[in-house]
Amino acid sequence: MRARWIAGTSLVLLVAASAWLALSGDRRAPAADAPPLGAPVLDPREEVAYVCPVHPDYTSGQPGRCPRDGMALVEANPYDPRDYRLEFLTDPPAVRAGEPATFRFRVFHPGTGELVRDFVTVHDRRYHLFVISQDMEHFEHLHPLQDPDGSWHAEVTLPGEGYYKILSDFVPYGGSGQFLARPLVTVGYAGDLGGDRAGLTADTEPDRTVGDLRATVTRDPETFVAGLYGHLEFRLAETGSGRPVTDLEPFLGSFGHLMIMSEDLRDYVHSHPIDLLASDDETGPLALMIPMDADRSTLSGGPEITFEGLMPRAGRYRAWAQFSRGGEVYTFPYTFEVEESG
Ligand SMILES: [Cu+2]
Repeated sequence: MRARWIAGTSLVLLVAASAWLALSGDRRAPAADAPPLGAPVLDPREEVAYVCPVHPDYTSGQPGRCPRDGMALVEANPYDPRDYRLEFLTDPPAVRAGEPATFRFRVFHPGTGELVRDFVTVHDRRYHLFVISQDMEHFEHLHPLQDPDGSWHAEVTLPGEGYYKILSDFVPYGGSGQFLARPLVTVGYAGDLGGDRAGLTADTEPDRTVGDLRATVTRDPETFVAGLYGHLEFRLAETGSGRPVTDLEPFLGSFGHLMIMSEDLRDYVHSHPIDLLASDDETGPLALMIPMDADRSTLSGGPEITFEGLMPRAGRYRAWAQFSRGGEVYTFPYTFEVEESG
C-alpha cells in the first residue's frame, strides 16, 4: 500500500465477496461498532474466534483490535462459509413500476433454522440494502428498519419496468458477513432476462457532475486487472467555483462509500469504508483517521477520497461513490473496464 494514495485522504477498503470466497474460503466477519441488541445467538457447538469485520483473514483467540485498521474484533465463527437463509417478500406481491411497495426481509440461521434478530452494527447501520436495475441506470442504497418481530422492511418505488437486483448486506451476530442477492421483476416486464445485459460503456472522461459537485476520477493503475487491487480516486470540487471540497461530512462512518457491480450483476464489490492516514514514513503503521470515539459531527473531509477494489473477473463494472455534504448525499456513477490477468 503506497502512502501517496492515502495521505490526507480516506481510504476505503473493498473486498470482492466472491473473490474472497474463492481465495480463502473465509467469509467477512462481524464488526463491533456497537454492542448488539438482545442476547447473543452464538451456538456453543460452533467454533468461535475474534475476527476483524473488514479483514476476514485476521482472527485472534481473544478480544482486541485489528492491527491493520484498528477495528474492534468481534466474536464470530470465521470458519462457517454458509449463507444465512434470506426470505424476501414484497407488499403488494406483484410490484409495479412507479408505485410504492414494501420490501420485507427475514433472516434465518443456516444451521438451526431459527429467525435471526440480532445484527451487528457495521458502520452505523445494521442492515444495508442496494437496489440496482438491470441496465444499471438505477442505484439505491437504503437502510431497512427492523420491526419488533425481528423482520426488516423498506419502502421502495422502482422507477421503471424491468429486472432488478436486490442486495442485502448485514452481519448476523455471531455469524459471518452476508451479502445476499435476490431478483425482482416488475409487472409488465417483457424483456429477455438472459439477454438484457446492461451494455455499459467504460467512462473515458474523468469528470462528472452531480448538482453543485464535480468529481474527477483517477484510476491506479490506469488499467485494472482481474484479481489485482485497483484504486479509484475521487477528487471533489464545487461545480461553479472549482474550489476543492474540504467539508465532506462523515457518511456511514467515513467520508465516502463505494459499491461496485459487474455488468452482468453477478460480482459485487462492496464494503463500508475504513479511514486511514498514512504514517510519516512509508513503512510505519497506518493510523485511524476517524478514531472510534471521535465526535463525528465536528469532522470534515475531502477533497480526495480513494477507494480500493478487487475485481474478481475481467469485464465491465460500474461503481457508485457516495459522499455527504450539507446534509445531502451525492452519488457518482463511474464505469470502468477490467482486463484479463496474464
Ligand atoms: Cu448502507
